[in-house]
Amino acid sequence: MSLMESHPTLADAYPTRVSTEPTLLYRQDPVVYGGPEDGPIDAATLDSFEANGYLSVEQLIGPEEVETYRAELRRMAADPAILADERTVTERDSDEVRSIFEVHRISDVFARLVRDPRVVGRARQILGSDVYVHQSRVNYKPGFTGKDFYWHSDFETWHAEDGMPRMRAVSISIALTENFVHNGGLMIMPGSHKTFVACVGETPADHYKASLKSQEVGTPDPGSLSILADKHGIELFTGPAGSATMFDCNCMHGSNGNITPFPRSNVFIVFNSVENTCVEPFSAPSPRPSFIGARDFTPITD
Ligand code: 6CS
Ligand code: FE
Repeated sequence: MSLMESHPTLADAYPTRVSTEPTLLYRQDPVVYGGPEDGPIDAATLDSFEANGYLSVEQLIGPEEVETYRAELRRMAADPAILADERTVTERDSDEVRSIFEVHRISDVFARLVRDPRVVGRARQILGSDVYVHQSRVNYKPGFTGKDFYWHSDFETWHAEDGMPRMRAVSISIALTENFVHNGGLMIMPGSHKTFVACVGETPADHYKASLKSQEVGTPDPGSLSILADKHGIELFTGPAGSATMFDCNCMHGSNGNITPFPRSNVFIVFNSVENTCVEPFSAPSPRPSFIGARDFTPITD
């Protein structure tokens, strides 16, 4: 089926996984849609987010809240029903829990977090509209065996496989354990969000079953990564439990494995603008399950 047949009204602004050669395209969308008067982020920080594609909050949630979320991590990872659920993804070479998806629906604790004004207020401000949760997950990255997340742009996957039309989504990563320089913290190339790396390789059916363990299709080639790294450098995000990083959907990012005894457990929430709701995938045989790419676009209300 041609692209126009599957999207009679929507042209594909970011064609990816359709060519045998990687391509670097200019971003065609704004980065920041709201202003300093629209939420808790001040003007200087918004300007920095526009330029770099991310912002950090030293202490988004307090130590006692962190303990509540840590207890929830332990409870979920010990719940046989959750461990047996397809929302739970184990590491590629062990039964260690790598991620649990859609935590905002299976956990009352995380359901409250997505509607916390400190979280959703920042997302609405950056996206300049009402928002809904496109995806949520906890990444456990356990000590000794936690594996890496190779370089990628989230938007490239959400566009190709979830049908997200434009770059108007933002992730927030909240540290639930200390993120050190050595235990596999998030790395972002500052400014890379303004370049779309069109990847090669066709999306296989049910790609998510492999990609959530170790993504290959939809990851940039070494040449493109070298161009971006030479141009932008690489920022590593460290911080105490309770600290947070918000980053644009198209930042080039990844994280190393964790061979230290210290887990690097974070909760990730992805907010999409209600003006950017997902349609049919732009480059995949069928949409991913709703626990990975939401199909309920109900905006979060206070
Ligand atoms: O495929 C996805 O949607 C997920 N994979 C990664 C590595 N980051 C974004 C998202 O959690
Ligand atoms: Fe990612």
